[in-house]
Amino acid sequence: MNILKEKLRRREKFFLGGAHDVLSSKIIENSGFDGVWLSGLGVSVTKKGLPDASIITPTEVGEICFNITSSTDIPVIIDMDSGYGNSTNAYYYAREFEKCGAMGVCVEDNIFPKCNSFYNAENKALESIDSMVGKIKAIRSAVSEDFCVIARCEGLIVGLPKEEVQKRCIAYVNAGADALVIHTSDWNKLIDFLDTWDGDIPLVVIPTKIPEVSQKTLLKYFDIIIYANQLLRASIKASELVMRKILNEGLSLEVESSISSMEEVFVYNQMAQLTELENEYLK
Ligand code: SPV
Ligand code: MG
Repeated sequence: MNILKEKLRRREKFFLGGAHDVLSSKIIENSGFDGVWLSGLGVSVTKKGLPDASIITPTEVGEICFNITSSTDIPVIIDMDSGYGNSTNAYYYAREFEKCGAMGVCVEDNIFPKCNSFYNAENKALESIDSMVGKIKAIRSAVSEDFCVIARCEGLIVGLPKEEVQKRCIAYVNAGADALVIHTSDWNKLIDFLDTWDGDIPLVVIPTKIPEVSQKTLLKYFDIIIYANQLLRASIKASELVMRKILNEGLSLEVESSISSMEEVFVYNQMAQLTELENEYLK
């Protein structure tokens, strides 16, 4: 059973945390999140150190998803960018992602190759409505009924009028999306859009650029909140501080209390299980 789809059906609120590998997914799981957002940005920067611009391949993403779903119990939604091509590409990759254990995908109306929403976003052209509708329908037909298909509209980000954004969102819902992300970097624009939105579909928010809006407020309007890159950004900042301090201090004692112990690392890679297996089978 797909527990995220069940939550969507019951209109239960839930939280996804952005991850890019098994370790970050386990941290998301241990922190109490309902699921993992396998972030395109996160995978791009951690695996390649390259732009979030359709440079990572779906094969890499699928492999990471397989590793996460093999070592955690937490459901994974894959950020499949703009579908890695046209609607037939999206069809094949969504099918592959389901086989890798994902419980859903999110597809956005950026043109392939996409670029991260928060980089030179103004006046960027989007996929035509027909073309995005084709992608959603293709994905829907490629996966089981239980699989979550989330459509993401970038209209507010690129500065489209709200009537145009509304038209797009209605078309995406009619094409079979289970939930809708209306991505934004501006809370006022989002509220203005929501004032005239009367669709009956779970709404998703990715509050990367609106950290000032509380969860309590977000939950009045949205069913799902995705904290897509806070873990990534925390890791960058904390790692930079620690590694610089080690060189500056001339020893690592100073940082010991602010980093995980080796025992904590051994929990994350299940060393105890190895000992159990050795005791049982290594004769
Ligand atoms: C990602 O995590 O890749 C996202 C979310 O798409 S954001 O970068 O905040 O747009
Ligand atoms: Mg992304």
